Amino acid sequence: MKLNQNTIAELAELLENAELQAHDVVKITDAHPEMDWDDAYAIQAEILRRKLARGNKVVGLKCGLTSHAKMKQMGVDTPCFGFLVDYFTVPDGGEVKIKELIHPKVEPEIVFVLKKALSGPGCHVGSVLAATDFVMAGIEVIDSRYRDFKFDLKSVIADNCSSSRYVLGGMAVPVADLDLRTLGVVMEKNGQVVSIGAGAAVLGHPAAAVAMLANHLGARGEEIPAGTMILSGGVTEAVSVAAGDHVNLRIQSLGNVSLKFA
Ligand code: 0L1
Ligand code: MG
Repeated sequence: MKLNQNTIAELAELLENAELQAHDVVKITDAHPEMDWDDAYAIQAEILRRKLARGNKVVGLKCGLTSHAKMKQMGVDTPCFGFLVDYFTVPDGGEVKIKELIHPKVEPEIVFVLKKALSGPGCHVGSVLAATDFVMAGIEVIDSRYRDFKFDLKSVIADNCSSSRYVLGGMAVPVADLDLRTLGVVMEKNGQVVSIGAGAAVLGHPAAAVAMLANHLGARGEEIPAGTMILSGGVTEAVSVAAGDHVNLRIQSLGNVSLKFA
């Protein structure tokens, strides 16, 4: 690691305040070009520590930047991993207040819920499918704290991979009955189709993103506990939203999920 504990704590406070107060900041690698991957995840972990100390609860994990469309959109070449806490949760059909966010975007997600713990190294698509209880449709609302949504991978990891809000909906379907690679995904904004895709856009198979998360945690001596909910990553590019927008996602065999912005 290149940053000391004080700097990590300061950067975590800067980024968490930006999230909680809905204002942007310049990307942190501008002032700290020396920071490494462990520093980036240490800042994210410090943000989580601050939230837990305030009484928030972890409700899930996320994989980000797992499709080539998203990597290309954001100019990066590797996935990232983050956490979801209780107040990020929006009920199906519920409302997100735009003034609580900076410049939100939405993206369609195939969501896993595990029945068994997963640990790496060596976790693969087969291990993930064997450990999955069911999958669901989800919309993730991402909201980078960085000005103009511009960042590099270390900055975005520190910023908890732009995590902000999410909604789950549709049906909980066992994976044995599905080919997750060929599931069709259609996202509409205000009744117009804004993105279409299929599950294979996520690393060839959405379960590969979950395996990558298990291997990432395994390298840190951690595992994904049984019961964990995991967003496997945006199937398509993210789409900007504004007050008054209504977003509906349909995933083949999984059903519909929606939310609105006020
Ligand atoms: O969930 C995601 O794929 C977002 C990861 C962070 C990058 C971004 O803000 O687009
Ligand atoms: Mg996402």
